Amino acid sequence: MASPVTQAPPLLLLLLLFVFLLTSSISAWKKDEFRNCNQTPFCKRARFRKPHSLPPFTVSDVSLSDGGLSARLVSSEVPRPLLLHLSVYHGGILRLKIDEDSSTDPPSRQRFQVPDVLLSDLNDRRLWLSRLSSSSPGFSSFYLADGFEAVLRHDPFELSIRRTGSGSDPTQDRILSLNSHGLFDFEQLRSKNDGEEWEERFRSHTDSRPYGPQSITLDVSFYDADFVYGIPEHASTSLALRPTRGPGVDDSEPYRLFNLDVFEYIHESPFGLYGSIPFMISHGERSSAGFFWLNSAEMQIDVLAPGWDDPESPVNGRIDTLWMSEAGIVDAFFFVGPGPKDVIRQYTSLTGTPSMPPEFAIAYHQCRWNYRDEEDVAAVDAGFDEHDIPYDVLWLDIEHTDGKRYFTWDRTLFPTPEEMQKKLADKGRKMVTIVDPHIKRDDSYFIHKEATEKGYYVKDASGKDYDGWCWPGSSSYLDMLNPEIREWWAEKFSLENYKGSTPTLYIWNDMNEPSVFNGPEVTMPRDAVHYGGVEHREVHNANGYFFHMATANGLLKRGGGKVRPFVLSRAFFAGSQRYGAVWTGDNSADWDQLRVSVPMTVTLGLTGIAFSGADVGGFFGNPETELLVRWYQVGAYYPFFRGHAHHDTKRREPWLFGERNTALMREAIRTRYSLLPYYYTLFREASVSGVPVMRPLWLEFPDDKEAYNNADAFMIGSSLLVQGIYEEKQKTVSVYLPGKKQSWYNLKSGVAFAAGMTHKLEVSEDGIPSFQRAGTIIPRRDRFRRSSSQMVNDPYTLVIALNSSLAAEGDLYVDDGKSYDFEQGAYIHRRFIFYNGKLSSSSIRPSNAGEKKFSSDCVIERIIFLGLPNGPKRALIETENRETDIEPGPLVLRSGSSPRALVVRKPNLRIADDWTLKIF
Ligand code: NBV
Repeated sequence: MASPVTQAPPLLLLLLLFVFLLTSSISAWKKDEFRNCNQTPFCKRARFRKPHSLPPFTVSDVSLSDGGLSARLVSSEVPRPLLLHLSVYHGGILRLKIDEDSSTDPPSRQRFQVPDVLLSDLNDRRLWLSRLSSSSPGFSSFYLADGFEAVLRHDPFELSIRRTGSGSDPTQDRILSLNSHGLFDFEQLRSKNDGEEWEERFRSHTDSRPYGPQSITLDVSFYDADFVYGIPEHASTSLALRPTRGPGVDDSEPYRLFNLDVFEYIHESPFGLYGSIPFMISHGERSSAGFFWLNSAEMQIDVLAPGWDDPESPVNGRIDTLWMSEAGIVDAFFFVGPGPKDVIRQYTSLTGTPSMPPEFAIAYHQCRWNYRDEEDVAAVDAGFDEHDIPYDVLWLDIEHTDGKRYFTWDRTLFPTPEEMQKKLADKGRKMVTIVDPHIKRDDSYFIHKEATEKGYYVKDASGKDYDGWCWPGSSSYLDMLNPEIREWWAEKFSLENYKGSTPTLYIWNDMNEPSVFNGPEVTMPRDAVHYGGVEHREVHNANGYFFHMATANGLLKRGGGKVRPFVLSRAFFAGSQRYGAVWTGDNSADWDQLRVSVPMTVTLGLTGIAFSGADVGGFFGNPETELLVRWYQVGAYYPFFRGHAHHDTKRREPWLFGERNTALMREAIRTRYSLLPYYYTLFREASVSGVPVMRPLWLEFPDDKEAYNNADAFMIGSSLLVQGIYEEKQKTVSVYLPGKKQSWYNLKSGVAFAAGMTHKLEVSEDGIPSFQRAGTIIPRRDRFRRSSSQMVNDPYTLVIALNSSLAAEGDLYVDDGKSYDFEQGAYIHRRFIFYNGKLSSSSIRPSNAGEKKFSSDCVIERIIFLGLPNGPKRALIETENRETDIEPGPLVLRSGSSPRALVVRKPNLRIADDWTLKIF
């Protein structure tokens, strides 16, 4: 029988809802539409359980099997023993799996394990466990990585990681532990007891819960930790995760991980937004560590304040956390660090590093819901040229389609889409169109027709194609958990299948949480059924991930596997970094939302998603001009930089606010374009190591406590520090410059500021404070073109910021910006080192880089020295025995800039060559 949730709602009601959604543009967050912990039975059951109040689990039958440690977990609470398996991966990673024993009689249903998130070569990176170390009785311990061992206590069950060589007490010198508070609980699948009610109701919705309670709870403790970070996506102006329970915390919710379409979210809330990554990093002066639970069901996570378990004796330096998930299994990973970048490297060695984006995608994007028609597109495009503002991509939202049937065009408004794209492409520009996951249930729509025939839709609890309400009206949802359906979907992006598309068209996936207007909490019912009988509740948080994956593969296929795709997704999960960029959804045009965009984007970077940003200007509402300008100034540094607005807002292309403001926004966008070589080099670094482009200060200054919870400033790479301005008419700003004994150079003025202190600076309208760290070299391109692709042959500028030893170094990475030839070695990667009055350029290329070469005739046209004492007047290019002048010069190649630095003019050194230049 169909559950009430899946029955078609009365048409009138749906129409009303639809009209309401269309018109309620400026609607505040509707708290009541979403469940809190108390309304979520598994959360309520687990959250207030007292430590050690459950019958304890004990470990038995320990053996070495399958290269790891296997054992049984027994408790008087659970009917059958659970299976536990521990394994170790290269680089300091411990994996813990706990599942039911499905070989029992009768076999229990297989609980869901999230497929296709962990890298496929992971197994090759296992360290084969061949012996347990001799340890205290009742404990099994084994080598994990140099300096670290894993310790399994048998009775009661507890797992910990500790530093080795710290004495015989196995509880000494720990960095991480699980179940130290005895809160581990595993609701096993079972038959319904007489009279027991498994259904759950929320508002008008009923979840049939055919398999009953199946939640899992566990406590994880981080030692030597001052703060914990991560577990996006939440809006919080604090970068560190604030405690959600314990002394000093009033009535608060746990952090919720449940992908939802939240209209106009508020800027301070533990409530779950569009994406979920169950990965947390701890950091303290001594070390960093990490914990990742691969599970895509709803999760709720408490960060417990010291003294939560015993107010009389709060423990400082240890942070306890409680993780509660509605379903799935325990598939948990512990990362030993010890540095914060090590933790990120360990995490991305499992879930993948961010893919290398095509170069245009890291430039500026112009979006609006909606650019009306081809004329509008042409006018906006021309506006950028008229006002000398570079941009790379013009976006089309849902209104470009024929009745929200994706892959189609409203041919009245967009009669010649190929030509339109070609006109943009002639200037090196691209277009992005939106492709949402809800498929209009219209028999004449080819996608719907085929999907229905092939049985490709997610089913409702009664086994029929699930029918929900979204932009097109009655809609169904493709089951992207099924690899066959993902393949089929990918084909839809071929130039042949997607009529009106051209090779310069890229894709935007919105609403993929999935958003269902008439579903519980605006999403799909948890008892809907996916491929293999998997319940939606089990896979919910990875729904958008699979959709993003299928779309990115579509673009990859379209280009014959040779062209890098670009796909922006709103929903995300662990591993989404492999498929493209994400943005922070429907924010609003207010100052607090500008502020919160920074910790949100930084947090995404910490959890693998290096390519992200917020809607510049704020999606809902009309920003005052000052806010819009400030947003461009901050947004120019987001890894993903896009202006976007709701259709009810006033037009806000950057030239609509008077000449002065146009100039300010132009300047912000140009700053980004000039830094593109630096950004691209950082994206390369991210794609190799996982270390994000936009970083919290503590990632670069892990010993500097002042930096640990600074959410207002951020680093771009290791060389640039940016301080946002988040208040109207702000006159001064306090900027903390981290580090010791070094200085920072203001990017505009070249003036040096001391590190390790807070500076109170005057705020001007023409930019936000940004600084280059002493000892670094930043590559730039200072000539402005219409788009990034028109800059490919342009010369470079090197900005050398000297440290107290008059030395500096930096990198430049260059490739063709679009293909995968770099994987066969077709790239240039240079290391510039300035030391002892000599600047050298040498190649950094591992021996296994590949045979292909990338050639470039680009040269360095200026070298700017910051912090160089007046004296050197000449530069000798030793490798060519050629001299050139050094003169005081401006920091930027723009009129009106005052000479503040020493500049080597026209050294014309090729970026592809090795050379040395000596100043004297
Ligand atoms: O497709 C319309 C919008 C889009 O502009 C926005 O960026 C998404 O986050 N979309 C949400 C659906 C409607 C939101 C009110």
